[in-house]
Amino acid sequence: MSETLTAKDFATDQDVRWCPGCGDYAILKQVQTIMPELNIPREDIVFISGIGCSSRFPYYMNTYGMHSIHGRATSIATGLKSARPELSVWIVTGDGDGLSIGGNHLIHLFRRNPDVNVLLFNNEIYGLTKGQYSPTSHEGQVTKSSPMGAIDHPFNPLALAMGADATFVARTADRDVKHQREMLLRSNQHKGSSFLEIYQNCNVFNDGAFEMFTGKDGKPFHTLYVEHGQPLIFANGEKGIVLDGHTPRVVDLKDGINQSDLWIHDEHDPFKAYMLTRMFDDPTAGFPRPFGVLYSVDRPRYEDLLVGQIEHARSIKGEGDLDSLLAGKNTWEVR
Ligand SMILES: Cc1ncc(C[n+]2csc(CCOP(=O)(O)OP(=O)(O)O)c2C)c(N)n1
Ligand code: SF4
Repeated sequence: MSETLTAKDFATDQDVRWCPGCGDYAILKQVQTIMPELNIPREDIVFISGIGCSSRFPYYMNTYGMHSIHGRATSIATGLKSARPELSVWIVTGDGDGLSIGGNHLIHLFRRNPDVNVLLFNNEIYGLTKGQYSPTSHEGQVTKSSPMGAIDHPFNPLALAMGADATFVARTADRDVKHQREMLLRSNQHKGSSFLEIYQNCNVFNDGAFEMFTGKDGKPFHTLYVEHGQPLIFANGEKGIVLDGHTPRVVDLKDGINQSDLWIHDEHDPFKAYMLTRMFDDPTAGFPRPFGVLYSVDRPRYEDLLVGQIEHARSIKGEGDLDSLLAGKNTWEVR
């Protein structure tokens, strides 16, 4: 008989070492809450992280896990998924871990498309090393390592993922419990690499970075929830977005524009998804920032193609013989 699990069964006896008030707690809680709903035995679930505050995550999940090498969780997860395709593999990374040292590995994960779930905790700062600017810190951001303001142009993580041909691209926020839960479930359902950027407040080194999108005053005007088949509406239903040719424009719904004139979200359309990711660069330019599944499409999974090739080779050549392969004809002597 299979046991019925609850969120508590996914918690461990480890002391959680994040600062009081850190956004990581809210994410941990949601991940533990959705786990029983996946109906996957705990021994078939693996959380793999790199290095950073966010990367302490596997210690707190009562599943298999690995606190691995800085920026390399993606590579380790690809290897694991290739050897054990039946496992549910989750990658937890930060904006430093995933986009600085691990940036190269992340884009190659996306183009290969193994069936893993990437949760990128974006706090726009290096938390663990005490407040240096990261690849998502905004221009002019004053940090321990940019006392006169950062001069690096930041990555737009979702545009980067689209550029690397990711098959599932979504955004949510730590404080948005209901939405986060929904996005975690959607990430799990996706058959391929899912990329979920989670805005996470580092209340010690970058407090309030996402207040505009999560606080009650700014949220209605700066946050746009996209839903497949639904019009793009925000500002408590007062504003919407139309496509003027290829140019998005914010409109007032009072001005005789009705919902059928608005841009209808199609999460399978890569061109429109890319446009949505670009509603990012200047939050003061009047565009709200989109949250939800911006893009989702099917493409063959890396592990299926790999296993398919191995089976094909076996069907033609039979079981391999490693010794004879190593001692094969293609050897030479170095004099
Ligand atoms: C090879 C190597 N280089 C640098 C470091 C130092 N280091 C540890 S964590 C980190 C960045 C963490 O930032 P982020 O991924 O945003 O995670 P956060 O702590 O904010 O959750 C860095 C640079 C390291 N541990 N190993
Ligand atoms: S330094 Fe920031 S990200 Fe790290 S635990 Fe503390 S609040 Fe969280």
